[in-house]
Amino acid sequence: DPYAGDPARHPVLIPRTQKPFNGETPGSLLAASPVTPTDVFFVRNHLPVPAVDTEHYRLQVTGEGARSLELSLSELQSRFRKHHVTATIQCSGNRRNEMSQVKPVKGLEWDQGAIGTAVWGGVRLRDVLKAAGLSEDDPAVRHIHFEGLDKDPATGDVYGASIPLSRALSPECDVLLAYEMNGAPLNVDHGAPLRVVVPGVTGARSVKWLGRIVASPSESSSHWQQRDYKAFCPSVDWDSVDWGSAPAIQEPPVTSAICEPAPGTVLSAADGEVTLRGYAWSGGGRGIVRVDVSSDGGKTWSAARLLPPPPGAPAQGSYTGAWAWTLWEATLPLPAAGSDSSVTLVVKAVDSSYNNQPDSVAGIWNLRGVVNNAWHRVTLPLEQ
Ligand code: MTE
Ligand code: MO
Repeated sequence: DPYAGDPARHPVLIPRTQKPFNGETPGSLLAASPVTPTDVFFVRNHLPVPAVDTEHYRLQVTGEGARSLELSLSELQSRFRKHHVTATIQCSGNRRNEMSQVKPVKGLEWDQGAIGTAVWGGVRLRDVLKAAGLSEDDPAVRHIHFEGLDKDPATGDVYGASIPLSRALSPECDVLLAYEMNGAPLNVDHGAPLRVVVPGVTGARSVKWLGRIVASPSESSSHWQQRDYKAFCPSVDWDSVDWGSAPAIQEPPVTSAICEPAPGTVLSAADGEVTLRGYAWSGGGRGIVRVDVSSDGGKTWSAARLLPPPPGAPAQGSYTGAWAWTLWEATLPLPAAGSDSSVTLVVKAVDSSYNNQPDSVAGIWNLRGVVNNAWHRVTLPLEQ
């Protein structure tokens, strides 16, 4: 069993698959703290967790225009300055279960919990690339590839992804080679001893168990860069899909979700009101300027109260560098007693580019069920 060496997981994670392990964080725990505790942070693994011995671990840096480097973890830590970045990581498939209600999709049936925020500690990718002699003005280098140490037991392929060189070298983009998560060494499921954290970019590019960095004129040829994590027109199906026709997802669109009350909660008309809690987040470092909530299915709206940003994150609504989510809360009226038997709560957020979320899932449905950022609705029974 190639999964026999996988670590134990916190029982509160909601498993979507066991081999490979994929588990999401319950909504109540997402809404409970601006920084998600490490042991309940969602896990998204495509392959068996690799056995990596930190003592003998070496990061390789190579490729076009690079002087090849081989760095142990302690060399990385002593040769480069340590940085901290507070960043949210979200899987492109977050909230996929709403897409499959429209029409079946292929993928894990994530609810809204394939997202989390952590304080990542490590060295800047930029500093390591500079040490390998890479520069912005080498026309032969356009992309930086990341290769994981996790292998497909059937094909031997490793997990891989890439980001554009401009992002990799930008001091503003804060791309990190992280060896710490929330002040402790990375744990096994989150990529020990070293992972990439690409703030403001979809989770798939934040490669865990990082083995090799390769500078290249082209994007990674990995399955996950080329034939997954792309979205198409709702009419495109598995027979007609042309993977080459769409770019790989990098910066995701603005999104938000209601974490509380949880699905299944029975509301009581006698309470007269309901308190909602949740998150909002956008890609590319665009902050959240507003979160709108409704307790009548979206007929009328109120602005939610935005909670203070997590430690290390810029003020709400920042135009750049807002890598972390915004938690919010709101108390809304319930319909007058005797009128309705259910209530539909809705949230939608606005980011600092004034991007809004689409109101329905159907218009953004895609065969792989990615980047669902439609208004998030939770319909709950109302007891009279
Ligand atoms: N890196 C490796 N080596 N293998 C993987 O399967 N999954 C990616 C990314 N990095 C993956 C990986 C995906 S799709 C996501 S969403 C994030 O890791 C999830 O990070 P987490 O498991 O720390 O939450
Ligand atoms: Mo993902």
